[in-house]
Amino acid sequence: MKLLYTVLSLAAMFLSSGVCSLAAAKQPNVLLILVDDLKPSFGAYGAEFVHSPNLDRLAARGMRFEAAYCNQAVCAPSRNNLLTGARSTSLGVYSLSRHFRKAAPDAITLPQYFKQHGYHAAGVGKVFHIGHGNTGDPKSWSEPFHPEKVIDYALTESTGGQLTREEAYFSNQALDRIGELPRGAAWERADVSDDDYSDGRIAIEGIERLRRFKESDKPFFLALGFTKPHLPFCAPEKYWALYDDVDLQLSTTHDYPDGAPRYAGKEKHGELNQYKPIPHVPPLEPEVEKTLVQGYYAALSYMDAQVGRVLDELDALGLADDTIVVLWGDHGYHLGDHGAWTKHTNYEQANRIPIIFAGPDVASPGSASSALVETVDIYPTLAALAGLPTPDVPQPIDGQSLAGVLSGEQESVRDHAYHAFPRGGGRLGRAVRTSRYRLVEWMRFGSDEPPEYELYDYQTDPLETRNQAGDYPELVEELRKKLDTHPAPIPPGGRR
Ligand SMILES: [Ca+2]
Repeated sequence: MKLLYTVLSLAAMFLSSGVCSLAAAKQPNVLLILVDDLKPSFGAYGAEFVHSPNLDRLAARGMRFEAAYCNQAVCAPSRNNLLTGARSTSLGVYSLSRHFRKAAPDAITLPQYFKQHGYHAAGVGKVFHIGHGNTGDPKSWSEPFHPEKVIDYALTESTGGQLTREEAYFSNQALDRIGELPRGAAWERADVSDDDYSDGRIAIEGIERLRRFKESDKPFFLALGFTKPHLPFCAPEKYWALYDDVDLQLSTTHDYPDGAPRYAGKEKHGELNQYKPIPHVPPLEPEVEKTLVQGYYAALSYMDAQVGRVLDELDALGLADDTIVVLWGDHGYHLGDHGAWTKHTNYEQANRIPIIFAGPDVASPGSASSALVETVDIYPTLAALAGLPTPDVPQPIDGQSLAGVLSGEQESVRDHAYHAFPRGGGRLGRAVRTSRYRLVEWMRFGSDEPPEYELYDYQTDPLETRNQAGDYPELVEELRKKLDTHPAPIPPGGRR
């Protein structure tokens, strides 16, 4: 009898362990939320005046990275970095107009890698950069990619049959001819519904996919690319009204750092001046600056509400505990600091980004990490969290897995973040950002010019008012050696 009992017990244990291992074998889903031009300036990152309840509740059940940096501060290359795991300096693609597959035809993208390992991979909105056709890289997905449709209400200015910048943006066309597009308004405060703008419709498409994928046996990888707070700052009236009584602070710095090379800064109104009523030459009227700042945060709050609709559905479907959610901003944003607007520099405001991981692998919900992390870390991290093999793919994977940081076993993965930005004439500025300093080395390929350096100390000069490279040659040399730990960069314009 005792033997029978033991056999039955063992059988029960075997069966239950079998059930457990089957349950454990169901891999987690992935919801990757890409947000266009989102700087880490919202509630969870300490900007209490910003109305961002949904990003904040995601942070409350995840880990936010306080020292996260993009690898290049502009949309298309940064998205290449995320989706290939390779930095621009390794891909040699620094521009909007060059498709990453021209440089790396056989690259296995992040969604493609998940697809190869049994996931259903789907994408909606601005994931890869729009303007590369409406397909969003067919190899990456298990079902046709869904770009968002043209803005479909009547307030947009008509230009006699030629697309405005806004229409091109929302219809995913012609951005490779960005300089030729007619100007449109830089902001719009209209009493319209959330779904009149594209992010509302991206949320609807995302919700439809969550409902459909829940019924499948396969785990899913869903990438949702929200388009705000990218210019133009179009948001329904109610999100503008959130800031009518807020004393929005304008930047106190109006120029690039003393002693910085002239070419290190961008044309101060570049990109912004492609919109009305922005003049090509600084300064902006303070009232215009204030409206732009309000518009940025109105657009951010509008996007936050659309992300909230998707998170609500994730909860309602009972998927939240089985889904890794990543929130990522493609680069930071100059909101008038240094007198500059938008991105395209190696300075702090253009390069620091929000990264939040939430889901079953985050040991301490609501925590913050000061680890120096980069966009390219997301690819190997998601692979590790999903239990996939360490990616061995044709392109270089420049990132490190953050799984140990998320589990609390590791405090950091590197001693500096690495990013770059090109300038005309074959110049490339490569930067190392440690917890205290940033060193930028400017090289001009194909010339004998000696490199020029920028050094900033964020402990004593957090607003980057003065290039201190000339004062501290030994520190420059110490930081410069960190650049040598990286492969030689592919020059802008391709391999030479
Ligand atoms: Ca962007």
